[in-house]
Amino acid sequence: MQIGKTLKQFAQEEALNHPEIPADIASLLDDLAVACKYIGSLVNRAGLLDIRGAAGAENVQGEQQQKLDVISNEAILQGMAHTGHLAGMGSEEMDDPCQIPKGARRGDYLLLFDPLDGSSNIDVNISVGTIFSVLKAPESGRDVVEKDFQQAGSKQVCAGYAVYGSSIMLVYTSGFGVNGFTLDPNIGEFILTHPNMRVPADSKEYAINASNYRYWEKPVQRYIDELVAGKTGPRGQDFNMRWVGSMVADVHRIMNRGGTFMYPFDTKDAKKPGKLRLMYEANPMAFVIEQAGGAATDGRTRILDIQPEGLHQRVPVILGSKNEVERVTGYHQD
Ligand code: AHM
Ligand code: MG
Repeated sequence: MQIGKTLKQFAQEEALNHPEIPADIASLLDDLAVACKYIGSLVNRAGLLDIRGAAGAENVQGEQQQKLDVISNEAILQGMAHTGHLAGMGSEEMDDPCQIPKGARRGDYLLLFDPLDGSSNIDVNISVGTIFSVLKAPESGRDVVEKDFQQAGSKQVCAGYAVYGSSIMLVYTSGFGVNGFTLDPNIGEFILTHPNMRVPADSKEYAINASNYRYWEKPVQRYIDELVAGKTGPRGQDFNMRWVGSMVADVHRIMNRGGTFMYPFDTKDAKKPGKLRLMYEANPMAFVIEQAGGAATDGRTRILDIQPEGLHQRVPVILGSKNEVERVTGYHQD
């Protein structure tokens, strides 16, 4: 028996092999991994610790915050504030960017995160996760402002997610492929278990909340109609559907066996062009998926090319197996 390669060892080696990756990203990831281990341990014992249920407040998006949303947010803020890597942080659970506390060393990076994605699944013991995105701070040595974070996804230095499922995994990219690590609870380390993850270009599986059908645009209705028609339709083959309702879990499945994940444009709420947020959901997942050979668009534009206009901006999301994503995107152009 041999001990596997730890996340930190792998990330350090990756930076040596690819000088474009800043050397301090390995240490940043290692610090973030500690916060994810902590969140994972709480998710795992949530039923025992009285930390399920609503926290009694709403976040900036007008959504009910769960107790674990708030605790997970705090865990990342506290865990990352004193690492010396960050100039500021932004989160789904905070209206405004968070400053690095006075007295703590400021670093060169901005961290954006969804501390606990899939909140509606917390109380029912279904996989949830953390999504993160790392950007370079435009200037160091001063307080951050929202504009600093408004960089296109193509500028991400590193991004990934932790999935709190039957095992805890951390998956990330620094722009040179995607690698997955499984937490070995016996030694408390993330160990490389899924090297060089690739999303197959074709797939027969898709993920969408089909109850929104009547709110979608015609191209998405057409695509789904064709998948549902299966063998008897223009695609000439059957497709299978899966919807966990936690983006992290749905994307993780696609990272392992391909598929198309969609939260497309809908007319359900005139103020929202989609449900998912660009900066800490769509961008990091698009970076991971593209680095694994997949594609990610909002139906019309590559997600990573969208110029952000706000920290909590929402976008339609279509990502996963390249040929399928290109097909749906093509339908939008017809
Ligand atoms: P959250 O960040 O508040 O948990 O919301 C995002 C989640 C995604 O994880 C998931 O894909 C989607 O919302 C599920 O939406 P729905 O409840 O419409 O199925
Ligand atoms: Mg989320």
